[in-house]
Amino acid sequence: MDERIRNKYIYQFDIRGSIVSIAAYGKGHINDTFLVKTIVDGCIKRFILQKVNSNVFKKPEQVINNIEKVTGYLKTRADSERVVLSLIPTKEGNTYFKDENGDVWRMYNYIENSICLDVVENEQDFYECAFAFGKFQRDLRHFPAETLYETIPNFHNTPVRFGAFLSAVAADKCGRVKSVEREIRFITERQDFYSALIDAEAKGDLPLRVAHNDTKSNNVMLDYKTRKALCVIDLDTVMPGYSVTDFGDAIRFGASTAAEDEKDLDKVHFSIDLFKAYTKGYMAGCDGKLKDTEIMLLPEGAKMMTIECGMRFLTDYLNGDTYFKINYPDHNLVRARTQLKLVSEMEEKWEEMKKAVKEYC
Ligand code: ADP
Ligand code: GN1
Ligand code: MG
Repeated sequence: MDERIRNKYIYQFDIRGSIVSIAAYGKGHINDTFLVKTIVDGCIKRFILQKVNSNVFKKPEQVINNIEKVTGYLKTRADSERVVLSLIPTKEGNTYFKDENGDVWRMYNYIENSICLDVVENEQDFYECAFAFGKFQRDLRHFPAETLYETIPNFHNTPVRFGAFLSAVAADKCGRVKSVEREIRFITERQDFYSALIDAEAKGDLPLRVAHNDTKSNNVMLDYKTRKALCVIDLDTVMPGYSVTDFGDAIRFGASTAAEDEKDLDKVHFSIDLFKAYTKGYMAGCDGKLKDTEIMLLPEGAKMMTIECGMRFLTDYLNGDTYFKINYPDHNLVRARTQLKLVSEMEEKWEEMKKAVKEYC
């Protein structure tokens, strides 16, 4: 595989020097990521090569087009090349390369001397992630969101996700429904909640903005020495959306005391302290640019993204694991269970969450 990647894909891109190594990289559930090292004039240079998942992104050219627009815009506000992703052009001057199977490959500059966190280790690091996503929101606030393609229609439309979940339950393709009745009940009992954000948008309380839509802590690169936020990465799902779902997705992933796929649910807790740290960082990054009605909906965003992700994992489990990459047969079920556990703890701490965001209005 390495040989094939080397000859067929890497050399399509306009990079100098010779290739030292290529290795699978990162822990994403969707794309295939490779770290490419080259040597130029005695110096090692690194790049990130990725194959866009064409099962998930049906129009990968539109994904790249959104990324070009957003990174181009952010660059006009950036003071260093470590703070914005740059697409490396192909030798033909394109921003991606399409292989013989129709798969789209692209290459990014590597953000040097950086780390990202699969599990948040402390409040300060989480504050930094929040600041980065808040700043991303602030920097893009005048960008015309409607000019971006909706690359995955209804991506965070929870009622639509719930409909897909109910269809998976009804079809029971793999005969797994019987073993997850408790989880199904948990999700169906909360169905009145699922239109809360869409209703708020209709009322004018929630503006449509440029949303990142995948605000996991491992999508922010921090400087490895200072641990200050450098750069928001993983821009595939940048689309028109809500600030509160970006906030919420970060909380569901990062304000947990355990990994998204922790099997021992006794280790999985929603941390109100991490929630508060993220709120503070997000508000500082947004720098007063959110509406009060939006701020008041941040807890709804957190609960919505957590239950939505839980139902997405469970839907995929019921459908036979065709969407998210899995490492073992029950992986999606394990992931779904952590999300539902977090939702129930958010419900217990609901008033505290509401109180924590109120001070920013
Ligand atoms: P996925 O959609 O599969 O999550 P990402 O774009 O987030 O893919 O990349 C996977 C991982 O690769 C990231 O979590 C990060 O560790 C690393 N990575 C991606 N882009 C860069 C970059 N430009 N510089 C440094 N590391 C990167
Ligand atoms: C996927 O690619 P990755 O791992 O950053 C998914 C997100 C989910 C996340 C759950 C395009 O993100 O929506 O929240 O897994 N991305 C897509 O970990 O579906
Ligand atoms: Mg990622």
